[in-house]
Order: sequence, then structure tokens, then C-alpha cells
Amino acid sequence: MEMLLVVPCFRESARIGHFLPELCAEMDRLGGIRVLVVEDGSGDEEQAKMTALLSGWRRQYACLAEPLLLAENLGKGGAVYAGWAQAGEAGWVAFVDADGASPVAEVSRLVQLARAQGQPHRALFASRVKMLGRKVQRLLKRHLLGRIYATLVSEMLGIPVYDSQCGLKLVPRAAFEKVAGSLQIMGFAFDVELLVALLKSGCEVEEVPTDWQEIPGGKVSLIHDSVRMAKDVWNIRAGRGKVTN
Ligand SMILES: Nc1nc2c(ncn2[C@@H]2O[C@H](COP(=O)(O)OP(=O)(O)O)[C@@H](O)[C@H]2O)c(=O)[nH]1
Ligand SMILES: [Mg+2]
Repeated sequence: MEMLLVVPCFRESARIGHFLPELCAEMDRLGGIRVLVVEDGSGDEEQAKMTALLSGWRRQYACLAEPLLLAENLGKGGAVYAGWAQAGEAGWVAFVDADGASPVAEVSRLVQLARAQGQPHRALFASRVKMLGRKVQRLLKRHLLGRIYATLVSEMLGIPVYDSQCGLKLVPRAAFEKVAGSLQIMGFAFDVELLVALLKSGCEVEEVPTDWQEIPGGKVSLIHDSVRMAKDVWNIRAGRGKVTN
């Protein structure tokens, strides 16, 4: 079953070399995966750097598609959705952050878990659960903020979710297409709206505890983006209501 794996990139030329080649080598080994970098509004200089890196890697890795380079900045969600709109007949759409915070071995494990479903029917959301047997390394302040946000999402929207924001998610393409037209949030909270829309449309979603290694150089601003993301949760609740009461 083919899969489209989007790597959203905003000014990532300095970080992506530590992740994308290793990712592509593993995706080539698995086969049936198209890796699509989506870059939006990073500026001419940055886009030129990225294009040069990618054209070298495209000669090495068959899975790596021609990147989608967009002039306007769409936000992380907007970039992921712009990529997923090119899924064609793929059975799965997926995304992974460009910085390698989700190790390649974990991406590979989730791809194989998805494929084990046969007919795609259940979305898989990676989840940063600090538990025995997993390695989750994050700065304490980000871990704490993440716990507060997850509690907000879960109470406001009536979803027993532990971590809606992890940067690795795999969704059956047909389930995504059912809800795609209704999605409005394009910033960092896009995954919360996606989760609500999938659940309300009857698609199962499973959280899979995965390893995570925080990589320096992230773009999320703890104050500005947290406020924005909390407002987005409020708007999702106002627009769509709770999933369960
Ligand atoms: N295309 C695109 N990607 C974005 C945008 N904002 C964030 N990203 C990507 O989203 C992923 C997660 O962002 P990151 O900066 O690592 O977040 P943090 O580690 O949580 O601070 C990375 O792959 C970013 O390049 C955006 O506006 N457009
Ligand atoms: Mg990151």
C-alpha cells in the first residue's frame, strides 16, 4: 500500500542533513513510500540552499520526490495539507518533522504498523509518553507545557488524548479526504483539528508511544505560539463542539 510521507520544512537547510538522507535510505529499503518535502515562504536564499541539497539527494534516493516549493508561508498545517493534496491514489498520507526528533527507526516502525492493517482504517498518531521501555527526551519546560496543552485539548474537546502534537502522524488517505474540505487551522494546532475531524467522521485514531529526542533550533515560540494554539482549541470547540460529552 503506497504512502505519501510529507516533511514540512521552514528554514530547515541547516538541520535537515542530519535526518533526511537517513530517512530516505530507510524508506527506500521499505519501498512504496514517496517522501515529499514541502517548503513554504522560507525566502529565496534558503529555498536555493534547500533545492541544492535536495537535488543531490534525489540522485541517491528513489523515494525522494521533487520538492513542493511555495512562495507564501502557509504554516506547518498548511504545508502538510498542501503536500497531502498530492497523494493521488496512495493508501496513506503521513508527515514527519524535518529535524529528526522522531528517530528514523520509529518512523519505520510506524510505517510497518500502518501497513499491517491491510486495508487502511485507523490513523496512527505518535505520542511522547514518558514510560518504561521508551526514550523521550525533552526540555522540562516543553514537557510541562505539553502536558498542560494536552490536558486543555482533552478537557475542552472531550478526547482522551495524551499527546496531540507529536511530529509523526499517519492517516488513511480516504479518511483524510472525507474531512479535508472542512479543515481551517493551518498553524501549529492543525493536528488538534485534524484529530477532532477524523474522530467525528468515524475514523479510529490510535496513539502509539514512540521515542523522541528534542533537537535544538525549533521554531515554536513557547509564549506566542502557546497562546495562539490555546485560542485555536477554543475555536475548534466553538465550531465543532466536543467529541464526547
Ligand atoms: N513548511 C513549513 N514547515 C513548518 C512551518 N512551521 C514549522 N514547520 C516545520 O514543522 C516541524 C516542527 O517544527 P519545529 O521548529 O521543529 O518545532 P519545535 O521543535 O516544536 O519547536 C519542522 O519540520 C518545521 O520545519 C511552516 O510554516 N511551514
Ligand atoms: Mg522540532
